[in-house]
Amino acid sequence: MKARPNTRLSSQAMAFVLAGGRGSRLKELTDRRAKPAVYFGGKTRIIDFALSNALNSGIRKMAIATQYKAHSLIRHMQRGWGFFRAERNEYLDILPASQRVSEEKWYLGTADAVAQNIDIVDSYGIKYVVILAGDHIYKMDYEIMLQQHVATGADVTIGCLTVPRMEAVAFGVMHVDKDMRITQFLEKPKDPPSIPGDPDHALASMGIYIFNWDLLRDLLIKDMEDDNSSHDFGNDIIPSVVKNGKAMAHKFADSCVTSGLEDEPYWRDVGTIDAFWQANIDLTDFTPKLDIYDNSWPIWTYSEIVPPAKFIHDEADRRGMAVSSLVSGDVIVSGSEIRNSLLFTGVRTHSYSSLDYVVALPRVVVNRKAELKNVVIDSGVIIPEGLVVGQDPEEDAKWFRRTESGIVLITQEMLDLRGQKL
Ligand code: ADQ
Ligand code: ADP
Repeated sequence: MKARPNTRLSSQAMAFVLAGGRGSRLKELTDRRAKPAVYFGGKTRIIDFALSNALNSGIRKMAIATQYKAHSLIRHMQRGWGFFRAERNEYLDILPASQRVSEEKWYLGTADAVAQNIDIVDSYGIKYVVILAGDHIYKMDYEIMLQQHVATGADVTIGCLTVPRMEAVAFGVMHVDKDMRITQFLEKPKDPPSIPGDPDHALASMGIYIFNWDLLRDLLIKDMEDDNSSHDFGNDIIPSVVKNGKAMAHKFADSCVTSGLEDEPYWRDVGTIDAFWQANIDLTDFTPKLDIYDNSWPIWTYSEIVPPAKFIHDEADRRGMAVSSLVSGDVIVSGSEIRNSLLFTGVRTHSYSSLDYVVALPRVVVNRKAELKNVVIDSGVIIPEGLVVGQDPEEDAKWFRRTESGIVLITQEMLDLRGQKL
């Protein structure tokens, strides 16, 4: 009998998701959880985007390396992503930095996070490894990138996008020839080189890498023995392949998934409070830049079984309403007005309160007469009666974290401290 041809490369690939970094620019939002576990978009967490991309691309073997404050991330994975079945040859492994190799070592860098789990990757019996970061918001079909990787015979294929040149200081920046072969790679250069003929832009690495596992395995073993290495993909592994092998760039625009609604490829590193607030609020736009309602590319997540959202006029007949907003389940909007905001699961707002451009994470309670504008509220926070935020910058900055552009982050700890001092 002839073997059934399988032209989908994703069935021979695994996704290795790096989810260990703190994401310190998100400040207090990542005090208790790693950046990939931060909520985004009304129901989901940031990591759901990379994992859903992998799942929707046909990848059924995934490993997630965690390190910093991984509890809520691991709990989320267990609750929401537990449907992989070994008997169908599907695997999802959570790999905490558990000192598997040496007693003293955490994951030293991103490459080390893979290197310390070589035996687990071996056990999957796959040919290609798709390395992903668990902290970006985008929709991408990795099968298309795998096809390019195999067609060009590359040692590594790196996902890339065009960014304003000065923003490229935070990225790996590359030069490519006319065939998209990478001729130079600089990790986070102070003065990023621009794209030839386009002085205002640079070609940036998305931190997405496809390797043949045999080759990456060899590179990682060599890298582990190198005392001068920082054991990082961007600093060590990628520059060395660019120098000694064939590194190809893959344009995000070629594999970005759109529903037809988005007018340009959408990718965000929601790594600062401003960027996090903006990307959430963007979802409330009349025509959003990212379509999360496209059921041909669903964003999978853990979804609690909860009652529907409810909007009620209070006893004095004040309207409970939300417009240009995203409202999740188990929300009760009672006698309050919500505009251009996201209310995550379990949020409660009470009479006379108003929310404008607010991102309220799960289980936030907004008590009576609170008026909030341009705010991110951490999960479980209880906003006291009459709190006004977004009108007096000095007062906001006194108690809460206020960014230069005027976005305010409120956590329970900040409110408790304010309560003690007032
Ligand atoms: P950065 O995002 O700055 O640059 P890094 O901090 O290494 O790189 O994080 C990459 C991913 O790995 C993140 O998802 C993070 O959570 C995770 N991570 C970090 N340290 C880890 C560890 N010790 N164990 C497990 N996971 C860890 C990288 C590349 C750049 C590229 C940008 C794109 O180095 O070249 O341009 O990503 O965002
Ligand atoms: P998430 O909002 O991401 O689901 P939780 O806030 O429920 O996460 O909890 C994340 C982690 O922080 C858990 O380990 C939890 O026990 C812990 N935790 C929750 N609230 C606090 C707090 N106020 N101070 C310190 N740790 C907390």
